[in-house]
Amino acid sequence: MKNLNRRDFLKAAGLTAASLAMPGCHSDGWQPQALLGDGSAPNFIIIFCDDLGYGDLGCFGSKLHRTPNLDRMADEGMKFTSFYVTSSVCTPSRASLMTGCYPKRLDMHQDSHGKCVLFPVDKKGLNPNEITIAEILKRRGYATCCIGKWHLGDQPPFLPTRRGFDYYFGVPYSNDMGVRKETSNPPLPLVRNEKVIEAPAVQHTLTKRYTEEAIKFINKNRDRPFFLYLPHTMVHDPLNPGKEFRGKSANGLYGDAVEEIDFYTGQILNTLKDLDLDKNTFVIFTSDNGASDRYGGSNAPLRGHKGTTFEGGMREPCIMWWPGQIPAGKTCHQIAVTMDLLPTFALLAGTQPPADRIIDGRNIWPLISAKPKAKSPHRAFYYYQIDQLQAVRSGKWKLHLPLTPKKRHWGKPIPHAPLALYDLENDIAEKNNLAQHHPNVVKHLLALAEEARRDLGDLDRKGANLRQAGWVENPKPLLLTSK
Ligand SMILES: [Ca+2]
Repeated sequence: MKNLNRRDFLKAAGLTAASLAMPGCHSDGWQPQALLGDGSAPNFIIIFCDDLGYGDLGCFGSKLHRTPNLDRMADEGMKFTSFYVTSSVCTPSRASLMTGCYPKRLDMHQDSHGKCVLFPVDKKGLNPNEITIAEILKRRGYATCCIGKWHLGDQPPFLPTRRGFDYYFGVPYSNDMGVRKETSNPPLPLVRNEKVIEAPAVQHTLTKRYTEEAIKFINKNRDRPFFLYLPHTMVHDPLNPGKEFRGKSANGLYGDAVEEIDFYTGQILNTLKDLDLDKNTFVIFTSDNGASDRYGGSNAPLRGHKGTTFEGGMREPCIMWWPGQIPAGKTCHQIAVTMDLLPTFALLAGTQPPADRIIDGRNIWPLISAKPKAKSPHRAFYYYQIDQLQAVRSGKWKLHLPLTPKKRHWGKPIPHAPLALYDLENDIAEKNNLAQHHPNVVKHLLALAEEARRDLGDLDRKGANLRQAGWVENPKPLLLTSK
């Protein structure tokens, strides 16, 4: 598929400036002009792992896992070493990816009971008034699909099919949220569009079936622009690698599952090459939060793990790949965040992010395209744990705020956590507290933290610019029915 045909497609679809005008988007004299300036409409693919750690891929230093496909993807594309998610657990992290906003802004930092993620049959979900990446691209003429774990609400108004995706196939929340003694959860559902087709989902076949669905979607839409969001169920516990991969790695079921994802990512990239779509497709591979400390994953050399605001919880392995557009074999150390994908995709697709609300993400195409001297657009990055601001990063400096107590996602709070300043450029493992040596840096970061408190809030303090999550009164379980 060549650019010319894609331009023709957009023209044929009648996607002029007037027809693209959407509520909430810039309209003051703006004309749709793709960021690349050639009128092309690139495809977008986000491969989003669940709980994969910073040190779990060969190209990010793993000596345990064999990831030749992802290593090649990094050789042909760009690695990001300071790529962040906005939470160290699933739901809030995903809310940010889809909307370009901090989860606290969207009221997606906790469930209806104050727990850190949504559980089955919750009343809460991503507000239908929020604008997702998929909605922005769909209005631009893209075919859109979500394959895998959603986790932004399991009630009908919150499902991917209502949030800009033409098609959905997957398990709508975590794979450990099926039937359990202490809960009334329904059997883990596998859903096609809005219908449960299998329960409990046969988990060891999921990575393979997700990939088959993804490749089918790519083939079907090879002649028009598409957006594929592929949030894998693996490598979240319970680990369920496919039979062909079980027992093959040097790191138990966890390593097997990582190597399986590597293999199937290779299949997707090969499909793009075979269809001559590689030069037209922007692929991102990353994870929704750091590895847990319990199942064999590694965040090395970072400190901390899933569920913490140390780097190991919120800094992810990230590879961006787009032959011909993203320079091969480069590494970017600037701060970039999943929230940046929405505005960046919007601009690449010739449109704009919503203008009637605060969007925290920024265009990072200058970083991705390795523009000389390009700097992170983020003056500050904020680390929230549920509703508590715990740390702030600006440039190379990260300040952990003094907290009494320091909240945890699960387990008892830590009674007291002291103020600590780390130089992440020279101390990536957050070991040497330099607060006493750099009082002015501490002062600057404390002022940035105060900006976040005013804007987004902190515990009982209400932020000035918050929006509401979606809500349904009578939530029902997703069940397999006989029809
Ligand atoms: Ca996760």
